[in-house]
Amino acid sequence: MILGASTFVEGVDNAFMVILGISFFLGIGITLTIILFLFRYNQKRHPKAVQVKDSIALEITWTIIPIILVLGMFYYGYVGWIPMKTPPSEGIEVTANARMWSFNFRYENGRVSDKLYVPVDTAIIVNLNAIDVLHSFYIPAFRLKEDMVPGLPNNRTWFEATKTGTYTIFCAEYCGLQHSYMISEVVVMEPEDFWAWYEDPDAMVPEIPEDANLALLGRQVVERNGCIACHSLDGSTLVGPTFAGRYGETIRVITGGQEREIVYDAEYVKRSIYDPDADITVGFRPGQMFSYEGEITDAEIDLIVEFLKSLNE
Ligand code: HEC
Ligand SMILES: [Cu+2]
Repeated sequence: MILGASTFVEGVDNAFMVILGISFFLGIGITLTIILFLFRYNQKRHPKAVQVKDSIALEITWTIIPIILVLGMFYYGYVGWIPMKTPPSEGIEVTANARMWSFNFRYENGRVSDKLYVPVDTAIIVNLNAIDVLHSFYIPAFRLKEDMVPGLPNNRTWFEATKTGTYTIFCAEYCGLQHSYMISEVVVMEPEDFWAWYEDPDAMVPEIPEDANLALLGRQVVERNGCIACHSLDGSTLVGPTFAGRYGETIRVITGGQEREIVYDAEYVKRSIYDPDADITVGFRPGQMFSYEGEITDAEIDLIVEFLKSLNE
C-alpha cells in the first residue's frame, strides 16, 4: 500500500483489500478446482461421463456464495465512497483551475498558487474548474480522484489531510500531448504555518527589488503557468510558436480572416495572452491557447516581456 494521508484512506484501502482478497480466493480456488478435475475426471480414470441433473444444493451454493461476495464488495465500496460525496458544510474553499497542461489554485482572498497549500486536519472544499478540456484531479496519497469537466456546474470535491508533508497531484485524464507533465503538489502544513502563508501580503503581490533580474522573474512566471509546454525556448516548434528570437521581429498573423504583418511587441504579447485568438500566428491553429485573463496580471506580463527580450541576447 502506498502511503496514505487523508480521512479517505481507510475506506478506500479496506475496499481495495476486500476486493483483492476475494479475487485471490476465487483465482486460487478456481485454479485448484481445475487441476483437481483434470486428475479426477480425465478419460483414463473416468472413462464414462456422468450426467448430473437437478442438484438443488449445488444451485443454491453457487448462487448464495457469489451474492455474499459481491454484496461484501459493494458494502466496502459504498462505505468508502459515501464520505467522498458528502462534503462538510464548513471548510476552506479553494478553486482548482486546470488547463492544458498545468494546475493552479485560487483561494478566497485572491491568492493564486501553482501548488495547493492546505492546513492539516481541516476540511478543504475544492471547486474544480477545467478551462479547456477534460482533466481529472487525482491525489493518490489521499485516495482522491474526481473528473474536471469544462462547464459542469457544481463540479467539486473535498478532502481532509491527516499528515503534514508534500504529496503529488496528477491529472488522471489523458488531455493531450503533454498530459504526463501535468503534475503539481499538495503541501500539507501545520495550521499556523498555513495561515501565515495565506495571510502573507508580500507573497500575494511579490515586491520587486530595485536590482532584481526581471528576465529571470519573467521566466518564473512562464514556467509557473506551464507556457513552455507549448512554447519552446530553443527555437523548436511545439504546439505554439517558439519564444526564442521572436521579440521585436515583424511577424505574420491572421486577424479576422485577413493575413497581415505585425510587430511582436509588448502590446502584441499582452493581446496574445489575454485574447489568444485575436491574432493567429500564421502556421498555427486557433483555439489551442486559452485566455489567461484574471490569472496573469499586467505586472506579470511586463515580466514575461522582459524575459522574451532576454531570449534575443
Ligand atoms: C496549450 C498550448 C499553449 C499554452 C499552454 C500557451 N500557449 Fe501561447 N500559443 C499557443 C498557440 C497554438 C499559439 C499560436 C496561435 C495563436 O496565435 O493563438 C500561441 C501564441 C502565443 C503568442 C504569440 C506568439 C507568436 O510567436 O506569434 C504568445 C506571446 C503566447 N502564445 C504566449 C503564451 C504565454 C505567456 C503562455 C503562458 C502563460 C502561453 N502562451 C501558453 C499555445 C499555447
Ligand atoms: Cu489534464
